[in-house]
Amino acid sequence: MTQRALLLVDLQNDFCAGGALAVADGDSTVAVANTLISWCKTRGDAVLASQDWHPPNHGSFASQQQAEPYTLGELDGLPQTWWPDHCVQGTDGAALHPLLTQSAVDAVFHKGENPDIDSYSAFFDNGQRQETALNGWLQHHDIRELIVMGLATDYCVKFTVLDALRLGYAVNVITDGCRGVNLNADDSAQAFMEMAAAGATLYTLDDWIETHN
Ligand code: VGL
Ligand code: ZN
Repeated sequence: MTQRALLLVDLQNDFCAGGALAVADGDSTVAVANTLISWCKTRGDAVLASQDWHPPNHGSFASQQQAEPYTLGELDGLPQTWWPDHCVQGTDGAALHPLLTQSAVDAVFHKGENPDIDSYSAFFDNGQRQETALNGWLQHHDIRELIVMGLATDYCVKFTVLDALRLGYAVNVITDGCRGVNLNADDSAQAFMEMAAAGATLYTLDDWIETHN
């Protein structure tokens, strides 16, 4: 059996109800996460979490660019959506959701700390210039298979999954554990199709549990 890890992407207050960049129904992913955490713990699978972790002057913030939130621009040569200020390091908005079983999380990986570039993937920044400690941690623990879910489907989940596939991991995405920003109505549906086309296997939570005893 290859070693496996559950990767919980950005289950943070700012992406949930009342948060700065709230994703519709984002909170409902926490119950899915907690079920998967118990399932993984029973089997000895690792439980990991990523956290969007921006300095207050992050360049992706519309407030830093005299731009309207959710419009498009360019940051350090890369296309960039301007976001409301969100997930500022050390704030309540950046904290993991209070109902998440955080005591079960074996390691947390921060991203988005460099103010000059955004970082949707939990592995690399958007220019693939720098990497987080996630790939090294997985290699160190001989983990080659991931179960991925979280927020937001069309940004951080998508780019995390695509990077994981490029790095050679087997990737399972739990679709009902994900919710999207959906600047366009079908962005999340498109994102799931891109992930599947790149080699990810999509499951609902029930399908995953039924097919993995
Ligand atoms: C995210 C937009 C900006 C995400 C993070 O976690 O999907 N989206 N920063
Ligand atoms: Zn962000």
